[in-house]
Amino acid sequence: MTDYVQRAGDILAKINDLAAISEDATGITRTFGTDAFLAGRQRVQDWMEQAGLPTRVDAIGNVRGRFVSSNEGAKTFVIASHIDTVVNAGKFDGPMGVMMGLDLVTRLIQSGRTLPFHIELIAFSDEEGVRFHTTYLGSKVVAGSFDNALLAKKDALGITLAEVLQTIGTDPTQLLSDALAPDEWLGYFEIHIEQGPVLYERHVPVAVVTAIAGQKRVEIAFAGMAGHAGTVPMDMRQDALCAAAEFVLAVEQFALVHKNNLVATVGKLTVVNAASNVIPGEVSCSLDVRSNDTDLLETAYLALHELATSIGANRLINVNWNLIQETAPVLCDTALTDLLAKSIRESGYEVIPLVSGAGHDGVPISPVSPIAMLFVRCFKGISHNPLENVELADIAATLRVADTFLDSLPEQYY
Ligand code: HGY
Ligand code: MN
Ligand code: MN
Repeated sequence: MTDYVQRAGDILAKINDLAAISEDATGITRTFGTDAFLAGRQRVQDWMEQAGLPTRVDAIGNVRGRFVSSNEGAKTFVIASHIDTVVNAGKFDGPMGVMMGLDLVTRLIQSGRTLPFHIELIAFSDEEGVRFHTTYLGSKVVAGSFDNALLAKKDALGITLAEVLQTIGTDPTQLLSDALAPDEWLGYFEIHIEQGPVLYERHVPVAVVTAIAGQKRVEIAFAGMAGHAGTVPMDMRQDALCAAAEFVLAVEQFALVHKNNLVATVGKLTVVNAASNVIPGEVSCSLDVRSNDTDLLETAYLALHELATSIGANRLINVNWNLIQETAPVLCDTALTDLLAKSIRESGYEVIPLVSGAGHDGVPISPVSPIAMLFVRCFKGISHNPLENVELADIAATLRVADTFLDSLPEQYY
């Protein structure tokens, strides 16, 4: 009888180990291509190799461990999540899915069973998109949808993605050949913290994901007129920060009106040449809009763009609106999701179907493969925050469900 708590303890130890590798001394930050990212990636690759999984690092920096079937022409079932983080992150968002995937595959290797399909365990290199403000770089390569134009994207220091790839020693000419071909895919499975409060409120350890919300990310620049804070009369100013501030609150108001199926967030705001005695002339901010309803997402996006434009016109501020990323809502595969729900029931838990407000690597993969996700309860639903936490017992419960799910896959397909 497997000891789920023992396995969960090993997983938690790896999560804590990885969490200690960070770009900054105080919190957890591992963004694409940094030394901390590379050190963390190496640690994950070592763990995969120690488990008997032959690995390789692909051209976008994903770590890929492959459990090969004796069935030559077999398709590949991918188990994955990401190892990059947001800034000052929690330690579970991403890494927990990779460490649990490694545990699941290790059990299969140690069982001595041969599967009728290959399994590829992937630690994606950039899901959050923090450094280049465009997400899913790792999974887009595996899905075959990476656009080489992304190589010209610059980070805050003006360094391009292509330059970072060169620095970390990968070969961008391999990006397209690193994809799994559409006919190779059997399925995609990701375990991830819920990052929301439902499971915590319902006292249930896991949930099956039915869909992933669509999102649009925008960079907005407000250009007014810098000026002396002491001499320019209040009614003669073109204050870029006041325009941005009016926009930020307007975004909140708009999203509150549509709160049943829409969220909108301004997470970044920068005052260029900021000084306490200077009227801000240049301000930039981000906008992140999400909904599971395609029409509402589009309507909200257009309305918020119109809001920014009218605020600029009223204040004689020039507004530059730049859509930098958009993904439509994605449905999880019905057959895989039903199998996951059956595994949850067989493990003795209530089946709670959830839509994910957070984006996940299954989004770019969904055009080439059926996807399934299993959510794990986290403390008060807190995420993208050092307070992010998962109980050992919930990791153990999730292992039980995931083992059951993987063990039932062969009948599903063969
Ligand atoms: O922002 C998100 O939805 C995820 O954390 N990448
Ligand atoms: Mn994540
Ligand atoms: Mn995240």
